Amino acid sequence: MSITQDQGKMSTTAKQHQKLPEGLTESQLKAIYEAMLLTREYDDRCLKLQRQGRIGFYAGSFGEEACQIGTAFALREQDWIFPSYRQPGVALLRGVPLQSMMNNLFGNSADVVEGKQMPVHYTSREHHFLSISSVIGTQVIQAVGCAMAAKIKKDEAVVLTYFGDGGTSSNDFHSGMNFAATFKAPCIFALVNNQYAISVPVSKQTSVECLADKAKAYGMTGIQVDGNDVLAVYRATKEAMQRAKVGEGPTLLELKTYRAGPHSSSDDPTRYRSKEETEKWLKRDPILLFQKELESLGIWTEAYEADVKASIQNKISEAIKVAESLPQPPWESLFEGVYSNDPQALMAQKEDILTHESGLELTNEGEFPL
Ligand SMILES: Cc1ncc(C[n+]2csc(CCOP(=O)(O)OP(=O)(O)O)c2C)c(N)n1
Repeated sequence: MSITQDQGKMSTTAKQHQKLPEGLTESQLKAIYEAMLLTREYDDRCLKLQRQGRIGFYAGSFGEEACQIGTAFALREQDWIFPSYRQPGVALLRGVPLQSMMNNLFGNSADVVEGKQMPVHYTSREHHFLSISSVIGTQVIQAVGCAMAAKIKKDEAVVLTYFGDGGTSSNDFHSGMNFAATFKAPCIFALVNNQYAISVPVSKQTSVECLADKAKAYGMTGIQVDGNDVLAVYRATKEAMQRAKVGEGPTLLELKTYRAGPHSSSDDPTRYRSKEETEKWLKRDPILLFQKELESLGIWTEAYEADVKASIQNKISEAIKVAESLPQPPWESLFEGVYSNDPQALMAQKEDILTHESGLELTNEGEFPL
């Protein structure tokens, strides 16, 4: 992993002898801030790529940077992540290369799954970042299974899974929570309550006031945290990690936040919520809140932020340039890497294409001109 391993030293800019929050060093606090900025810039550029017609789809995490970085920063290399589609910052913090993520968005020949997944569906075995499933809630039971395996094998890994407020209405949420609590699986359920499931507000999702209360019914600890306060999220995750490590089992962490952008590039939130509501939440932008905290500690300056942003933008531009210049995967790869024994019907389709004069041409839009 890249950022969390950085122990850092006090710089001359931080007020001397000042006790820094959560026992973090100045360089760790900066790493958290920089990871949040990277997430924001990444989301911004990728949504623009979709608007320019250069990629087919994007789902951003605007406003949810503290939920991502606060949780992921508390994890260790051996821990496992079962994400939803809204955690690009977690993948980046784990050390998944920016280039690899961009290759997924373009579905090019260097993409680890050769364009077989939708954009935004990253995966990296090496970084213990599980393949993203679009199907709401499935990652919850998978995470519990992984946590149980770790417990049985005594390998001391903790498993963290992310899902949304909409995800709490899925059967898998119930099954996963019940099983994990009963068998004390070392698992953390990071429920990102961004208040919407596409256009459905949380008030129409459940009749409980506080989603963390659902934990009581399963006999596990449930905590509601300000999901826009990155250090509060970090602290709560550390505590949940501790419970998991000493055999006290799972924790439900409700990270209360707001999805500040559209659900995805296919969504227009102005059709179901007011500008005033969004503006109210933007005043509590998690990056701005943390920036003010760092400024009061003498760590943040305008020049520092400008430097970090310039470097991030250069890296993203470079990754886009490379991803866009790479060829598409060969069409034959459509038939490879999924089945260990190829089904007959699939092979018949491949034969059909081979006998077709021009083979199969893939377009940039991912449509098949057949
Ligand atoms: C089982 C299932 N039902 C419906 C959908 C369509 N769908 C995609 S995203 C989404 C909303 C999920 O909302 P939430 O769990 O709150 O997560 P968020 O998108 O807010 O991060 C829905 C209903 C799906 N992907 N899977």
